[in-house]
Amino acid sequence: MNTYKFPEGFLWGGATAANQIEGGYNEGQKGLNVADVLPGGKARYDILTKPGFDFEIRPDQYYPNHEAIDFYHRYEEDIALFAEMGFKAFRMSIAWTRIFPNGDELEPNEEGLAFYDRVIDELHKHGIELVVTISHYEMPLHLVKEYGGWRNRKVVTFFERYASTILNRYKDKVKYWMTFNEINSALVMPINGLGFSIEKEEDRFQPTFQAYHHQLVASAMAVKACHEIIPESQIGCMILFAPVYPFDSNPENILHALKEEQIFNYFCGDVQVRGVYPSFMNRYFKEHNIQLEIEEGDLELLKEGTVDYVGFSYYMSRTEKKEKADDDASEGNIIGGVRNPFLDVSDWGWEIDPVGLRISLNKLYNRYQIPLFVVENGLGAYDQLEEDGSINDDYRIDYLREHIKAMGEAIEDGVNLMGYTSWGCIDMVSMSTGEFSKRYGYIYVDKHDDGSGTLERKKKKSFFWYKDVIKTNGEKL
Ligand code: BGP
Repeated sequence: MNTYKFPEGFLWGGATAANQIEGGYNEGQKGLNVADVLPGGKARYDILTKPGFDFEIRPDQYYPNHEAIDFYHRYEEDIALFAEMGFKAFRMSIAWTRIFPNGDELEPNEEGLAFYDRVIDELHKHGIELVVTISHYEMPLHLVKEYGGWRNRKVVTFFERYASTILNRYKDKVKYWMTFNEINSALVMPINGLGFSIEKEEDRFQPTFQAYHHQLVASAMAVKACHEIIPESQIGCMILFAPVYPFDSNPENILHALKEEQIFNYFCGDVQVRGVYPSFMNRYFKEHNIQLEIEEGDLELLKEGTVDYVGFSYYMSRTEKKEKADDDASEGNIIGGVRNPFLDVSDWGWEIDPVGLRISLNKLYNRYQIPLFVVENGLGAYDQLEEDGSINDDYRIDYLREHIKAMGEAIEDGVNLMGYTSWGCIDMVSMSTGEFSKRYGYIYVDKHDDGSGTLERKKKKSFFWYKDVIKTNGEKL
């Protein structure tokens, strides 16, 4: 028995994203979004990390998000399984293009709104709270192609209309919200978060930070609307957080790690929690020749639209040094860094570092002093379906146990932690590689990288383990 005490009412559960589970990509009047034009496999990883993507669908490519795991038609079955595990909370995004198919319409799509009414009612039937991600890498393709994504100030207005529409529609049903999934990831992956592809590396900075300004203003608008429409709600930001370790005690490497941590881990969170651009950005803007166009009232909006909690994803830590050789690189992970000799890695080369989660929780709480919420954490792994139909994912149980222990230690350290929705509570499409074989779930889905499979769901060993964790509020690990 461990010694940690998780708070009463701790939000144990699981996390997903509409584009990675729903499928029904063109059903119910839904419009195409960015995920719908990302092929699976290595092609996707290259698209997300290299310049020059044209957002076109190619007949010879396979698009895994089109059917995903068909949650769109199977949500009752899946929600019953989440309830069997005892979920208190279920994190899911609302697909922007189910509500506004092109993104720039004046009126919403009632079929899309009605779908999410059914999903939320099903969750409530089982006593599960929904934690809504308003935008999870699902930008309307029309806004990308016709307006240039978040580089265009008009998208702020379209987003505000979308956010206000769903806040009003679900104001009596949803009290936990967050604005943009991993808002800081666009620093390395602008396609997902900002809806444009970089043409030439040297042109990255000006468009990225002007787009960020628009998105941060939009986030503040959504926070203000949420507080006005649903006074008792809690709305958070959502950061991809990987603590940056200096490779050694060389002060140059420590300074390099500090600078990387500031821009990647803290820039977006500082604006959304404190309501102002942090002063370290003044030097960053100067050094990267960035001149922001800030409209009248924007800075006041940022100040008024600060969040109630900090949601974040944690998968790994990152190790940095100033002078890197190519073969130093930590492979498999989009945020970069060098291999850490003290850490094992997953099947996809992601460092496994539960202590890093405790470090992250302490860093974030010390910086912001508002409640934290771990809204993504999990192990993507190859799972083996045994002859008898069982899936003995002890490696996933070990990974999750150690990370839950780290959260318990952080609470003991004085961190105010409100919940844990582990990532990929059911197998789904991997965001960075478009693979089904990169499995995260407590529930196995019979779907494979070539699109084959029956979509049958099966409970893994971790399903029963996590059920006990929730039942004992983290006592039984
Ligand atoms: C985060 C995303 C999730 C999820 C997770 C795992 O970036 O917020 O959508 O996909 O990463 O990454 P992957 O699916 O690439 O293994």
